[in-house]
Amino acid sequence: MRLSQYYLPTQRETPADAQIASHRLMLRAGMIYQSTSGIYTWLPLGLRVLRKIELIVREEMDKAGGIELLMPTIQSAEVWQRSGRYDSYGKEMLRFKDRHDREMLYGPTNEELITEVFAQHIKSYRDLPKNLYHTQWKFRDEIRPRFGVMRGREFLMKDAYSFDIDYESAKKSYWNMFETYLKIFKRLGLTAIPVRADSGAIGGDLSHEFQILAPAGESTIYYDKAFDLVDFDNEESITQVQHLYAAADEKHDAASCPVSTENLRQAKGIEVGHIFYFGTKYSEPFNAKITTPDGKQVFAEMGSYGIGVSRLVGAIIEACFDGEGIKWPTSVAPFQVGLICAKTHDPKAVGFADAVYAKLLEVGVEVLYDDRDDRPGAKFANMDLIGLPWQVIVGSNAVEKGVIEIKQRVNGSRQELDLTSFINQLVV
Ligand code: P5A
Repeated sequence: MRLSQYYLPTQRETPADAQIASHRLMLRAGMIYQSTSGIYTWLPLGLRVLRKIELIVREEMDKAGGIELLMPTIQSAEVWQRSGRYDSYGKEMLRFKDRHDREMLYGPTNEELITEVFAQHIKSYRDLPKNLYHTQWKFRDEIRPRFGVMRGREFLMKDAYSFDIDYESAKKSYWNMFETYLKIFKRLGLTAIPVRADSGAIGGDLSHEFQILAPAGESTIYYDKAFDLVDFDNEESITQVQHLYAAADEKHDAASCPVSTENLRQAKGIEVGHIFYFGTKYSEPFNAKITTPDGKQVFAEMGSYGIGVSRLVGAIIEACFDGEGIKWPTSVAPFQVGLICAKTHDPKAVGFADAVYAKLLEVGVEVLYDDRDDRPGAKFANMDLIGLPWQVIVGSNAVEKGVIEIKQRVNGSRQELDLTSFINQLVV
C-alpha cells in the first residue's frame, strides 16, 4: 500500500480526552474515529489489526473443534423473556421497538439465541459434544464507556457455546476452551493469567477470566508469582497453569488464600476473555433435551466462552508501546514492513524505493510504503507511531552501495543489508 494513496489520518498532537496510552495511540495512529460515546468507526489501519486478531481466534477455535456460524445482532425480547434475563439484564441492554410495536434489542450476548437454535436440531447424544461460535458485534449500554475500544458500548466479541451430555464431558469442554484461550493469547503476543471469577449476569458456578497485566487495567488481581515464570509454549506448562492460584478482587479472600504472602502478587489486569460453565441454566427454559444412550432425556450441559476481540486491540497496545508509539507483535501488525523513501527529491532513490516496494509485494510481504514528499524526520516519527515491526529506509547508501537500512521497531536495532538478505530474514 502506498501511503500517498491510503487513508491514514495520523495526528501529532496528543488527544486531550484520552486517558490511557492505548486510547491515545489508537487515535494518533489513525486506527479509530469516535462516532459517538463508546461507538467507533474502525479506520483502515485499525481494521487490519482487528481482522488479524479475529483470524487467529478463529484458527485456534477451529483447531479446538469449534464450529463457526453467525447469529444476528438484533434479537427479539421473547427469547430473553424465556430465560428470565429480559428484566434482570437491566439498563445495559439497548431496547427498542420495531414498526409492529414488537420489543427488540441489540444483543449484549447470545446464550438464549444459540440455545434456541441448538434445541431445534440436536436431539441425540450421538451429535454431542458441540461447540458453536461466532464473532459478532455486541451492544452494552455501559454506564461509563471509556478508554476507547477497551470499554466500548458497541464491541466485537468472539463468543462460543458448548453443549454436552453430562457434567463430566461439559467440564472437558470447559478445560479445552481454557487451554485454547491460553494458546490464543500467546499467539497474540500476550501473557494472559486465568483467574477464578464471579459469573455475574451470565450465571453458573465455574468461571475464569483471562487477564493481561497492565497498569491501565480496571481489575485488581491476585496471583501466585510462579505465573511470571510459566512458559506458555508447551502443553505441560498449560496444564500446570490450571493448578496455580489467581483470583479477581471479588473472589480473593486473604484469610483463605493458598499462596504464602511472599509468593503472592497483586497487579492490575485487563480482562480479555471470560469463560463460564453454567450447566442447564439455558437448556431448561429452551427445552434443549438430549436422548442418552440408554434412552433417557436430559437437558444439555452448557458453557459459554467470550473473547473481547475489539478490546484486545487496545490491550495489546497497553502491553506493547513506548514513548514513540506502538510496537506491534508480528502476528497482529497491520503491515509487516514500513518502507520509507528518505530522499524523495532524488529520482534514483525513488526508483530504488519503488523497486524495493515491488519486490516486497511480489514475495507476499505486507508493506506500507511512505512515498509522500515529506521531511524524513516526520516520516520516521510517523512510522514509529504506527509501530510496524520492520522499517526499511532507502537513503543515500541505497543509491551508492545498494543497501537498505533496516530498523526493528521492538528494540530499535538497526542494520544495513541488501534486499535479498532482508527478505530471507523476514520469510523464515
Ligand atoms: C461469554 C461469551 C460473556 O458475555 N457470554 C458469551 C459470555 N462474557 S463477558 O465476560 O461478559 O464478555 C466477554 C468478553 O467481552 C469483552 N467485553 C468488552 N469489550 C469491550 N467493551 C465492553 N464494554 C466489553 N464488555 C465485555 C471482554 O473481553 C470480556 O471478557
